[in-house]
Amino acid sequence: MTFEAVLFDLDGVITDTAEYHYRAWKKLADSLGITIDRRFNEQLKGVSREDSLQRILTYGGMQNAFPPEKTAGLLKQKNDWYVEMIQTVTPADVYPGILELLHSLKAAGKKTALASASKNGSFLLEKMALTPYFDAIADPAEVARSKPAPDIFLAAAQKIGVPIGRCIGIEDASAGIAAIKAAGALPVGIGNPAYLGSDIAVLPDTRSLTVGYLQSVWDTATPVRN
Ligand code: B16
Ligand code: MG
Repeated sequence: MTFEAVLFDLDGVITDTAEYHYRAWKKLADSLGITIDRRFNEQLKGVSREDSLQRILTYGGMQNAFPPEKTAGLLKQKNDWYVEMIQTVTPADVYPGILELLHSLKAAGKKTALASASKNGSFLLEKMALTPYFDAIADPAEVARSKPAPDIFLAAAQKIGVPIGRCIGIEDASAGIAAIKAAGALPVGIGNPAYLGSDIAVLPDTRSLTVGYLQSVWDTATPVRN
């Protein structure tokens, strides 16, 4: 048996919005007198808005500095900046190879679902004209725990009616890879093995992310699944 579905992360896998998340968080952290850099940002990737803010505040020694109303205001500010940045996203911003992959997956009869932690995920798919390529979008507002917990990947697989053990998950974040592993799907990383782990298949970018590549990862990495 081969894989039946692919569960996609969005930010950092389908397009470069991970960069916008970083810029918005950096601006917010700067406003609080906390300096974050790209290295620190690796641990924010894939992590929910609320958890990301807590990590930044803890990093700056401000974990108990604000009442809930102020924290809510900070979350809103970050999202407002982020939403402003993504207004200009177009289909031209889809990473190389992704559209071709989505076409080939459809042609091969595989299902696809979005498993993004982002509450802006549906909006971004619309902006990139990719909504028709997805059989389902898992809603991060409906899952109990965010990445690295498996919930969003389990919800995505359930929505398309495919057993999680027959799914491949694609992620750019270490929290996301942990979530895919915890769910019981087969992970494929996009980025640097130094962050994502040398025990899984990792591609430096999406250019060579093809159905053939996914099939070869499936065949070699998981003989017990076949
Ligand atoms: P939002 P992904 C994640 O998306 C991002 O990687 C992470 O940086 C962000 O904090 C999270 O979504 C929540 O996004 O604030 O837009 O709801 O990588 O899981 O597609
Ligand atoms: Mg991501």
